[in-house]
Amino acid sequence: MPDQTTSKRLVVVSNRLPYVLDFQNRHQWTLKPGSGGLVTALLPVLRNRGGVWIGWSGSTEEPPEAEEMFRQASREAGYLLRPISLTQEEVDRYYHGYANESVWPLFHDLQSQCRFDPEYWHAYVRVNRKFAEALVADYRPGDFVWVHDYHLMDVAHHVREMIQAPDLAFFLHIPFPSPDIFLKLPERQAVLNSLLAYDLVGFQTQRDRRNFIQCVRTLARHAHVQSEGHLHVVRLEDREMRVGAFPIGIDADAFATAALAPEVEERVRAIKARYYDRQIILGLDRLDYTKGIPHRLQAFANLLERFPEVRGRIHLFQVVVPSRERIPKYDELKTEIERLVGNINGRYSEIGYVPVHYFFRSLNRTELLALYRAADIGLITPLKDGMNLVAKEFCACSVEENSVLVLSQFAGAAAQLGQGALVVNPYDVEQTADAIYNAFRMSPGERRYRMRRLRRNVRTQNIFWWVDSFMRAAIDKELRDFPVLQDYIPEHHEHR
Ligand code: GDG
Repeated sequence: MPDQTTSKRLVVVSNRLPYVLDFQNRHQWTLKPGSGGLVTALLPVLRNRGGVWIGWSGSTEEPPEAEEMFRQASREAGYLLRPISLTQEEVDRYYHGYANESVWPLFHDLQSQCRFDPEYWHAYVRVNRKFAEALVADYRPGDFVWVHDYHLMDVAHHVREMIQAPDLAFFLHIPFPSPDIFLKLPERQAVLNSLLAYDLVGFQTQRDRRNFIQCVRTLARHAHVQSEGHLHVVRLEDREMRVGAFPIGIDADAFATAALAPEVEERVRAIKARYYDRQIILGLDRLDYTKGIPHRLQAFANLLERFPEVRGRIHLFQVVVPSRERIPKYDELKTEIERLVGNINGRYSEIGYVPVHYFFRSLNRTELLALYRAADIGLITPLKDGMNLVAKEFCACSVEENSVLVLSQFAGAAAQLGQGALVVNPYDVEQTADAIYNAFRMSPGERRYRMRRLRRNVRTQNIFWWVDSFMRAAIDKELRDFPVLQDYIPEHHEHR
């Protein structure tokens, strides 16, 4: 019998396509590769097995030749790109509004950053219906439909009003909050029902899955929840659906190979030659208040203050990639980060030594890989994060196996990488400073031991393992060979 997980056509639906329209210098339209965790994760999957990718074209203005551009890009990519057009008002209310000003902060436990507006929700439902219509237009019986992320929680509900589609699966890339927090969402009942309309809902960690199940128990009284192996089965009046935890991975071998490319090697050598007697700490994040950048800068300042012997011998390279620039909270955050960087450099600089190197731009791939390889310490301390792929990429690129990962216990990645990393509470700046100090002084033997463990994990639980286990759970309705996922996150307690 053919393996159904590989023979089915894969239809991916996400907010944005992996290539988006760009009006370069307001002069010429091009398609440029998208960025962010979801695209990094799914690109190798579609390249590998083909299929269809449905998503927003990335621009509210579209040139007449847009359709042909996407057709051409589809031919080159080896899978079909199906662009959806959105108006400026839809982007403002559905994307910037409901998705990024209501759901994003709430699901990251940051209620004080939320803005709830009934208009946002109405636009969200309308746009989700638009995505559902595009999906139905392309749907062929037997397709495996995989909808992604918090922008599109309501798609399945609309699809079901239009056609019979047996395999509708959803993956949430961000955390799912506990009932205490979820109950604050004005549309909590509708959102929960939307998620229950899928056949399989996947979360990044056991914690997210547990939170979701608790919300189902609280809000969906008619539902019966039963645990079956690694999956939970939710029995509803007329159907049943499944819920599981599937920690997303990366194409670790591809990262490791790319990190060894000659142009990366050359850059690493240049960085190392310049900083031969110093250690480099790398922080790399999209501009986002969930990433804990101000807390991290405070921890670095605390390190310089309490351990003066590291001054002149350690640098923080903090890369902040511009993101969601139209939302005021993000502007305020940028100002706050720049103020802190200025304070630290003002206070601890010496001739020939500037402690923080701050980059506010995105890096090209060679620069990114070179920094991953050249850094001695990866400092990844989000206040809350679905997974955090940067942590995994840093390990995959540590080909010399001599660097240390300091990781927030609130990143989904901590469940898998907690054993090899130094795990911290990012709100505890002293503890984070202690962990950096320990990383700074860690012996080569311990570094190698820990990094090997981390790299083993990112290599085995990679992106192909993730897709395979998710699709098996959806199609075979069981999880053979699925390892018991780690739930316990050890903390770093030394030097107190
Ligand atoms: C969401 C969830 C979850 C970053 N800077 C540059 C650059 N990047 C790439 C990294 C990485 C990706 O962007 C960031 O992924 P993260 O996972 O760290 O974060 P989010 O974008 O918030 O992703 C997250 C993820 O979805 C997947 O499920 O892990 O929790 O929030 O791949 O390499 N790439 C380039 N230049 C940069 O300057 N080329």
